Amino acid sequence: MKMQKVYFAGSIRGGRQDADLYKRIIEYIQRHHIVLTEHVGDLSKSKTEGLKDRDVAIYEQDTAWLREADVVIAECTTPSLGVGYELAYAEAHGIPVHIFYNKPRTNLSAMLTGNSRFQIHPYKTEEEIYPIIEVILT
Ligand code: 6IA
Repeated sequence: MKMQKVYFAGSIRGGRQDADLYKRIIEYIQRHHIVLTEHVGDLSKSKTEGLKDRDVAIYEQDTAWLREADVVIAECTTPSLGVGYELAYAEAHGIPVHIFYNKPRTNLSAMLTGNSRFQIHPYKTEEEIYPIIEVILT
């Protein structure tokens, strides 16, 4: 199995109610692969605190990581403008995008579900996520 560079996307300013789920998914991926965006699961891992023009630094770093990534995996149950932007950015750069969302909890945007270039993975329980990630990353 080739080690892949994964850009994991999840809500930050859109709301942190699923942050623990992001952390578990990131830890699962990290068993065999590289997650460029560990801070999405744990903001204390962010290296941008105290930087002048912090948001500029975040934008520049995240778009550079997106261009470098082999694949984007996004958890989209909690809506986030930043994640939506990242998905479109990845599409424009030809990076494969996989989107997970809890179907009973979320009415996902038609701009995602209607885009045939995105792989959409609705789930009901968290346990369904991991075997799909296993397939994505083999
Ligand atoms: O609009 P949102 O903040 O929900 O956007 C979340 C997405 O944007 C995530 O997938 C991240 O990749 C990216 N992002 C947003 N904020 C940050 C950040 N620090 N550091 C790195 N990536 C980010 C924000 C500072 C925090 C203390 C509020």
